[in-house]
Amino acid sequence: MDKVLARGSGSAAARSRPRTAVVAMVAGAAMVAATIAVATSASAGTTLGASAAEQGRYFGTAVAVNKLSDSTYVGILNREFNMVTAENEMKWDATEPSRNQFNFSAGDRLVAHAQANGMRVRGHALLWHQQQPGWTGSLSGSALREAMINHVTQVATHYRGKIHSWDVVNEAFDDGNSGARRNSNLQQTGNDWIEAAFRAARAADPGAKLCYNDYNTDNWSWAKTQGVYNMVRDFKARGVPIDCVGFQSHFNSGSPYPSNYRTTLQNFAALGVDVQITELDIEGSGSSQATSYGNVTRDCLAVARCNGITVWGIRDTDSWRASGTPLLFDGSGNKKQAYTAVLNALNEGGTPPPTTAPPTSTPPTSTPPTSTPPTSEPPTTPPPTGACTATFTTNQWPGGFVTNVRITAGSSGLNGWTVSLTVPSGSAITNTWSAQASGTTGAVTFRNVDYNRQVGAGGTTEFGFQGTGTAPSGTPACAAG
Ligand code: G2I
Repeated sequence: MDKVLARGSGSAAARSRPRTAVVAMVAGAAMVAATIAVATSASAGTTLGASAAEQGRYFGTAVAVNKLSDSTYVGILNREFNMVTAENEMKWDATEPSRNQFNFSAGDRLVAHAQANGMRVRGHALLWHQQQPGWTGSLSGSALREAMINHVTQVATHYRGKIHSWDVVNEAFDDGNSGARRNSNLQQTGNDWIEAAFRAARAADPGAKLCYNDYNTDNWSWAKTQGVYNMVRDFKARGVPIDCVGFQSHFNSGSPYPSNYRTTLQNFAALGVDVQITELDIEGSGSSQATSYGNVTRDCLAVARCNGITVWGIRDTDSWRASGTPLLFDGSGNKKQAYTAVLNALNEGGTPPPTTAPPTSTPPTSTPPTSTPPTSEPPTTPPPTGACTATFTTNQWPGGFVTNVRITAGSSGLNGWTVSLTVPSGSAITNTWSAQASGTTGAVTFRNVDYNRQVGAGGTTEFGFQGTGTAPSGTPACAAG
């Protein structure tokens, strides 16, 4: 399906035309056959995929390949969705477990399932500071840069012609009020790492749309949103090959659906990129959850260049935030109120996607707000008086966790650091990034790697790890040296 689309649409402009326009332009037998396959996979107006397709959009879900043997799961998948994203199987740790040795088996299974069922595929994610294979931990500078670009090239080449859109770079901006890049091993190879990745991806798969993807970029007035906006504007001005921006849209009470979400989508689209909702989930239940889901759907439909919506899992029990029941189907696979709200919103319709090539080089007409948007002030507290402090945030799901640790240097700055914490017995670290771990369970000490050895007075750096079982709790000990 995508092979056909990619072959029939050589330019970025052609790639963003709706399917009907492409069919009209390229009336080849293969294209007609592919279109029929999609059209018969669901009945119009009664499933998410068919209703989205009527609006020139797709409706997708993240898929965990090991659930393709679950008949309830696959039944819903095949009935409702016409786009899939690999939840984990195309990430760096999965695809390149040893340097320059690639394993595409799980990702290929998903692509095969998608192709057999008339679905398209979003690629996720070529470069991310998380879920890197262990071997990247010993690389920095030009050696890491070379490994990064090789990874992008090899993976995008393997899937060439099969991917609708790639998340080329995921989550490269800092949270908080700086609007700056996140400090990561990737960032430390030089500020141009993102554009280098996009150029490599374009060279490897000229038919895929190339996206930048992030979270907490939904609220137009947030500094992080502005940081990403400025990067995309700069990329468009300088001809860096970027086609789309992904808004993950993980909403909960701490980060709710913002009323200016449509403004955000519109302002990014005005830069000359497509926008996509890439990892939607909304914690909650009942009518309030349904209302937010309906609003998100209407916002996408109101923006011509919003290509489609992907939810981050099928049933609540499939979610990385299962306890927040954030998805469209309950644990038994029944449709929730939120499902009906999305379907109704899709069937109400919206602004059709552009039928002529959208401008690719028009400079932005809108500028970001000049007044100070952040609702909270940047930290004004002085650096800690000790050598350093460490705090962490954790995503815990049944059976596993990801923890991110932030180190703040004291007034003397750091030239080397260690952070110690305890991994509960029965739990184990499986992967660490931006630090070297002394072990996998019990008392574990994390030491800086080369690039983040030095931290200026009051400055911060981050590392993280993922594991099985229960995440560490309590306050980590931070020391210099
Ligand atoms: O954290 C939510 C998402 C944020 N944006 C990028 C996405 O790629 C990310 O997805 C989540 C997956 O949903 C989780 O499935 O990324 C997590 C890792 O950061 C995924 O966690 C994985 C663990 O890494 C595995 O060890 C574990 O076996 O979940 C697996 C079990 O579901």
